[in-house]
Amino acid sequence: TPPVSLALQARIADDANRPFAEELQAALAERPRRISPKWFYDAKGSQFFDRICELPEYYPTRTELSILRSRAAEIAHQIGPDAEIVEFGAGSLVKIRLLLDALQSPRRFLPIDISGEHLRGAADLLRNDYPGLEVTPVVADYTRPFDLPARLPGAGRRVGFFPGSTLGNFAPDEALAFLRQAARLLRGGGLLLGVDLVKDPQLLHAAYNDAQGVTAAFNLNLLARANEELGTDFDLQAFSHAAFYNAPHRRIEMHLVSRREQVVTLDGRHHVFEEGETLHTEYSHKFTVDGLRAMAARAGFGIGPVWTDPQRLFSVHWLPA
Ligand code: AVJ
Repeated sequence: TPPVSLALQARIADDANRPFAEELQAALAERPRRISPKWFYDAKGSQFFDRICELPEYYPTRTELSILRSRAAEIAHQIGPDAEIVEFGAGSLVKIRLLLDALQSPRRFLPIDISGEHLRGAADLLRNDYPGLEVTPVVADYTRPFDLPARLPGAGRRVGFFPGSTLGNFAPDEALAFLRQAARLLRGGGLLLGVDLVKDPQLLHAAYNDAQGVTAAFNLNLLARANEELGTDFDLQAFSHAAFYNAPHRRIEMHLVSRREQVVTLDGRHHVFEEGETLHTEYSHKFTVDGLRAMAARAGFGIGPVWTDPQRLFSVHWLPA
């Protein structure tokens, strides 16, 4: 193997990379192999995701935007004046603008995202467009326990915003745990939650197997990122993207499939992939309105109004905390 460059050694030693290295090491050692989709979102991965949102086959983003746009006044009425909005997995901060335009004197916006560079860039753009708004980006992994800055004096209710059906990325027990933590954090306020609905499997399949191959590139970027940041030697040509609908579990599953037998090394440990062996990278659960409400109730939320598009592709829920 070629000598590892000093720059790369420095990056491998970089403390910021340890959680990724540790989780990947654990993922490669377990069977079946599974890693959290949160590792998709380095700066490049966040850009790939933004391109996915524009794809003709990927209906969730534009459908949720249309719901938020047409129901903004009703949603703002539920949230109330002077609110502090906390967004989980804030990404490029496009959807929040529809809410901000409709809300009465929002007091502060706290976007949380694991992708620090991407978040700070998006927060700067938002500040430019909303000069009166206090924007406090929080770089954190919201799948783990974390703290928020104290409420501002005179602020109204604290309200969570969790759009994009990102809730569907969790396993069911993790989703429940996340909602429990959110209910505690937002007590007295509420959560505005967007989730994708169960539908024709062919539509789902197309959304995660787009003709341009952007979703495949997004999936494979996880391995490219590992090679760059952790010095692994994944042969990107020897893995393919696989996404399919698992009907009994009501979820899309994304995997990276090894096209041949190969050995991958991370921090001196060797991992054999047999031909056809996979690394599972993402769940994307689909919900029914009633199923989602039952889970929210178990997590300690009340039940508020739900808004959907005419085709019932997607749903946005107001859940009082
Ligand atoms: C925004 C994370 C929910 O699962 O649909 C898009 C991510 N993965 N295409 C989703 C994603 C593949 C997306 N989430």
